Amino acid sequence: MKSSILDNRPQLAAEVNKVAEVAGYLWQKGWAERNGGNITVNITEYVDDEIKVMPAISEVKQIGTTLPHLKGCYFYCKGTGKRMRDLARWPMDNGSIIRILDDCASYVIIADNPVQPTSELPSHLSVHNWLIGSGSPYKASLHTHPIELVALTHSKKWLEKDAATRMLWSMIPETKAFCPRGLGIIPYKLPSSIELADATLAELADYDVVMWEKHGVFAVDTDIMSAFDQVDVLNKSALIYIAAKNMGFEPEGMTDEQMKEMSIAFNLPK
Ligand code: 2HA
Ligand code: ZN
Repeated sequence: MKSSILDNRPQLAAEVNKVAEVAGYLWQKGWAERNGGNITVNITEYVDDEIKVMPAISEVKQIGTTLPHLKGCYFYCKGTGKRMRDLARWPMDNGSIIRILDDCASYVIIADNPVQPTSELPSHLSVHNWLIGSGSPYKASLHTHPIELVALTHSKKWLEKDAATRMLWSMIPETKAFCPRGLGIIPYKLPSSIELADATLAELADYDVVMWEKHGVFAVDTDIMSAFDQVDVLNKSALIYIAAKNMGFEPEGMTDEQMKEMSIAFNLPK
């Protein structure tokens, strides 16, 4: 079998295998049609001396922006145009590992194949740059199209600040416990645009999961499984809301008292 950067590197392999597992969930949930969604993971902590001297297998490519905190960092990135359902089985054929060069403005692919990273690389890397700069332990970012959460954004009612957050938290106690910063909302902007990237960065100061109106979510967490979990619990709440509406009534939701009790019991920020 062809050798891989993951051979004899169990920690690095575990991180990439988590990405593959999550990619499978995204497909199964119907959140990743065609090439929908992106994943990037900062894997610098698993990089050894041998990886540091691995030759580039691509030309030097420009990021399109300068990101000073990313000097010498390494990322696993889903490939542009690749399918999550393929990545689930073959993560190193549908994604690649890149090294950020010393100018902090360009990168090379180092393994396993010259798979061009996601079209959203500038925005993903801007987020990682900001996470490092703000001392965050978060290493993974996820963009996906969760059906019911996206559907909510087709109504003005749920685009008001924290309206969706309050409703989603009130559907089942776990949602507030496991997505304690709620769901940030970003008004519609062109996919892949600088405006969308800038708005995402601003909103991540207050939320771990942000919604791009009529498009999808962007989530960050310590690893890709945890980022997925936050989106999953929010979408579960949206499903409970819809189930109640389908039964012909507006769900009551937990009371403010019950929500406050949860915040105290779980020591939650909001
Ligand atoms: O990469 O979902 O918004 C595919 C997307 C971009
Ligand atoms: Zn998208």
